[in-house]
Amino acid sequence: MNRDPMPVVVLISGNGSNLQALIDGQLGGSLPIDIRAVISNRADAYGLERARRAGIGAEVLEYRGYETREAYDAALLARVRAHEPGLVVLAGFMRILSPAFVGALEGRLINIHPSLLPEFRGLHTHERALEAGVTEHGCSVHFVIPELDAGPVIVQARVPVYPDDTAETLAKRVQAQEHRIYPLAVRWIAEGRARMRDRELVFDGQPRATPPAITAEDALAAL
Ligand code: NHR
Ligand code: GAR
Repeated sequence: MNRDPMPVVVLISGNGSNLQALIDGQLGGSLPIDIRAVISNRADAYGLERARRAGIGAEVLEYRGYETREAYDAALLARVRAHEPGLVVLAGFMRILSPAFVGALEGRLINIHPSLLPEFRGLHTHERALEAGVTEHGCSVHFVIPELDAGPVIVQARVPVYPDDTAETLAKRVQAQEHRIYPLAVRWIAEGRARMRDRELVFDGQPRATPPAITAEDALAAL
């Protein structure tokens, strides 16, 4: 079935390597999406440069000047909505979003988190995984709900943790997997295969318990 590409807005704070994976998928024809805009809360985010290079509108909305988180989020929501996205993608976006923002976009808002959720919600996940001595770590794409990093997982990828790993070596291994599973999850949503209902994942019409959700290995095998 041929559909129009799904309009997408990507929110970033930094490097934008996950944004790049989505841009590459769009330009390469493997992702039926139209990235309408990239919005950063930081003016120095390198991802803005990646957007401009791809001919995508790059916008900055800094927190400075806003009195409250709610006021900032209302302005951010207005900016996002102006592009009429079918999907809003958090790609290394480093601000917690208020319930009003999440509620307005629930079911159309996803995030990639650098851990095997529900383990290691929040920040500094690689350091915490090393401190905990886990032998496996990874990343998760999930629908965003108001509770932080608690929404239904769509897909995860696992990586081994080696005894001599540092947070940097581990982050690099995890990020290589992020760049595989984020485009995959976005594609499933754009194709109508994955969606959220009653805060649970529905995949190909079937409710799926999460986790373990779908591993990247299963997903890639099914392509
Ligand atoms: N918002 C909601 N409501 N729910 C989620 O699941 C969200 C979210 C906003 C961002 C991404 C996230 C992650 O993948 C994300 C998920 C920032 C923080 C944080 O503590 C935590 C998790 C995530 C992003 N931010 C600090 C804050 O006060 C600022 C930290 C900084 O600027 O360096 O917003 O882990
Ligand atoms: C990614 O590893 C992502 O999982 C993580 O930040 C990195 C952003 O990289 N996200 C969080 O930690 C959210 N709290 P990128 O800007 O190169 O895509």
